[in-house]
Amino acid sequence: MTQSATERPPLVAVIMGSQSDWEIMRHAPQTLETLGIPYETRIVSAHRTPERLYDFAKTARERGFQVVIAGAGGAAHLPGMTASLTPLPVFGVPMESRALKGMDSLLSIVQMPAGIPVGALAIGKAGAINAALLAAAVIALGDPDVAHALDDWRARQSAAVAATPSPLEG
Ligand code: RP5
Repeated sequence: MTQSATERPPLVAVIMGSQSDWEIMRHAPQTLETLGIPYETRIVSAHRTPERLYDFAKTARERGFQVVIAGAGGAAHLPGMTASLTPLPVFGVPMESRALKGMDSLLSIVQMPAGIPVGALAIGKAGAINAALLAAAVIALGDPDVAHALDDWRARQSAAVAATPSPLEG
């Protein structure tokens, strides 16, 4: 488990099914760090560590988390199972699996039956970054500092887009 550098208690839990998800999922905590949002990261597998999942999800709200970001690949039960055990908003990030290029992960995460919602993001890095930005947007509703940080982030992103294409870049 890693925690953001800030002293404040973590508001976002970034969980993932395996160490092998970290290369992509690290973009979520990286984005939260940029926005000054305290987070915690953990490996929690719905299949391999079901008791860890249960303990984590059942205590997530009382521990002060406001949002859970869950990355998983293949038969990606982690976001859905987490959402079944906590009332917190859960954003699922499908990993790009080797066998099916992440289509399995995407469909497992997105196709929740009515009653237990999971916010499904894009496959891979874009999904990890956008999950963090969505988490920030949720937290920003009640936190003016995060709202300002998110506004600044979006303004910087817009300012970084050139008006015309450079013929020198691919
Ligand atoms: C899922 O199985 C994980 O989220 C990961 O994406 C996938 C493969 O895990 P490893 O076999 O690489 O540990 O539970």
